[in-house]
Amino acid sequence: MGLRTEVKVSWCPGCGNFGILRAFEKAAGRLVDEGIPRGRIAVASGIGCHGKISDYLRLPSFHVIHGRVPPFLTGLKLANPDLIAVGFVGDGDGLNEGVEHLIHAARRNTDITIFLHNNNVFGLTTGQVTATSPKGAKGKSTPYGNPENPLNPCNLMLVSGATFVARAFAGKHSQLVEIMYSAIKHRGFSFVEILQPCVSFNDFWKIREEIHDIREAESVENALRLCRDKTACGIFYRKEEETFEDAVHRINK
Ligand SMILES: Cc1ncc(C[n+]2csc(CCOP(=O)(O)OP(=O)(O)O)c2C)c(N)n1
Ligand code: SF4
Ligand SMILES: [Mg+2]
Repeated sequence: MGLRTEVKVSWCPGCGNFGILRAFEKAAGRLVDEGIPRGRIAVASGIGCHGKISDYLRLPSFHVIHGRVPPFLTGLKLANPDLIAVGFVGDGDGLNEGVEHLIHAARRNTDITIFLHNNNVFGLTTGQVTATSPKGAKGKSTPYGNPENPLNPCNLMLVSGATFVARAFAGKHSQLVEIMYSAIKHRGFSFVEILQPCVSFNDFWKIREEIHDIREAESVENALRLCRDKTACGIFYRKEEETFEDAVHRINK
């Protein structure tokens, strides 16, 4: 049986979310082929167009309140350490409504994986700027241009202590599958920023030509330098460290 439910996909034709769904099906399918029961792969998604992904996956899935995917998965993982906990968050969901939760999950090294669908826009609410929208961007909430500076999600996660940080492009299928698979396999907090064009409110498919690969850095300092280039894709940094769940169970033994 495939990993898709019968629920009709309601994203706009051409949306970058299709590439993310397809790549995740492949990455998770690989885990199932390795003998991991699909009941052990739990997914949660936030509020926004990206959030619909949990309706499309035949896995234990949860559609949680805005910005709360990281604490939800933290609880799930603490209660049942055998689960593989995967979260899908939006740039608005993860970096506006829920930015504090993402930072705390990263600094704790909670053993969860977060995929950030970064379309630089609040898509579901039809095109307002988010914390990743470029300065000057015009949208529903900023008809004269965005006065704010954007966050760099990979930079934020690296300085917060994430032990796996990567960036990928929704239209570069094989690399996205490999990065998703590696992120899920990593023990500790994994974060992948996925550049995801929104054809209706922020169509940036043309950056495909500028996307280029980087080599993994050996220090956070070098990874920070690499991720400053917003079209650089690949795994910036990874490191094995004690996870939050292991520390909690060790201390409370
Ligand atoms: C607490 C709260 N604030 C605001 C909203 C309205 N809201 C629903 S979806 C959404 C946009 C989500 O944007 P993003 O996370 O970037 O997801 P996308 O739709 O782009 O995938 C907003 C602001 C809400 N539902 N709850
Ligand atoms: S509004 Fe944008 S993000 Fe939402 S489904 Fe349509 S193209 Fe995708
Ligand atoms: Mg968005």
